[in-house]
Amino acid sequence: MLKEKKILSRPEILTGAFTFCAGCNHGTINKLIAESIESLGLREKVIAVIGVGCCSTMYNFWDTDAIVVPHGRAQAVATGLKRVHPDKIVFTYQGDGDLAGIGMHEAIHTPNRGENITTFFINNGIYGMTGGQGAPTTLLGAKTTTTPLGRVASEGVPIRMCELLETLSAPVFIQRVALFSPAETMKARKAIEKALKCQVEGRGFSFVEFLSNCPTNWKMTPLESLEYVRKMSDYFPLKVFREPQ
Ligand SMILES: Cc1ncc(C[n+]2csc(CCOP(=O)(O)OP(=O)(O)O)c2C)c(N)n1
Ligand code: SF4
Repeated sequence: MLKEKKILSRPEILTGAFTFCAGCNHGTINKLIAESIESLGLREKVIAVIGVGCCSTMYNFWDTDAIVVPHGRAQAVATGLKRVHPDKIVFTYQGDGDLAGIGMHEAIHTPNRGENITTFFINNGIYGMTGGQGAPTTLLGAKTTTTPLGRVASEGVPIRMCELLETLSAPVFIQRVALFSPAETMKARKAIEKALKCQVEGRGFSFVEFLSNCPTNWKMTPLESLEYVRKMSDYFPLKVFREPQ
C-alpha cells in the first residue's frame, strides 16, 4: 500500500484566512515566520510586535501573544517588552513606511544598542495600506501616487536599510532575502530561523529584510509583481551582511 507523507501544512499558529490582497507576499512571509516559530518550539514564548500598514491586520490570524503598536514605534515597544520579559522571544514585523519612514529613529538606535530582539522588515517600496504613496525605499523612476512622474533623486534616493545597519557594530545578524522564486523563498525561511536563533541564544539584534511586492498598488498581476521584485534586487542586493560569530 502507498504510504502518504505530509510535506506541506498550515502552521497551527495561524488561524482564519489572511485578508491580504491576492498574490501579496505578506501572506507567504507570515507563513514562513509562523513555520519557523513552530519548528523552533517557540510558540508559547513569542510576542509579535506588529507595526502599522497592511500588516496591522495580522493580529486577526496570529494565535500567539501579539500587539499592534503606533506607526514606527514597534522597536521601542519591543525593546520594553524584551527588557521586562527577557525569557520571551520578541519580534517586530514592519513595512518600509513604518520602519524606514516614520520609524527611522528606532530603526537605527535599536540595532545600535544591540537589543536582543528580531526585526522582520517588509520592503515593498510603497505605502500599501494607504493607497500607494512613495516610500523611502521606492526605486528611482518608480511611479507612485506621490511620485506620479517617477521618483527622482531630489525626492530622496532609495534607502538601503541593511547597508545602513551594516555600518553599526552591535547587530549580530543582517540579511536581505526575497520571495520571487522557490529557491529564494527557502533562503528566506532559513534566514528567519537564523534570526530567531540569535535571539534564543541571547546574542543580540537580528534583522531580516524581505524584498516584497504590492500587486494592488503597483497595478500589476502577481506574476508581474514578482518579476519587479527580482528587478529590485539589482538595487537591493540579496545577501548576508552580518553573520553571527
Ligand atoms: C502617526 C501615523 N501617521 C500616518 C498613518 C497612516 N498610515 C497608515 S499605514 C501607513 C503606511 C504603511 O506603509 P508600509 O509601512 O510600507 O506598509 P505596507 O502597507 O506597504 O505593508 C501610513 C502612512 C498612521 N496610521 N499613523
Ligand atoms: S495593498 Fe499591497 S501590501 Fe497591502 S495587502 Fe494589498 S498587495 Fe499587499
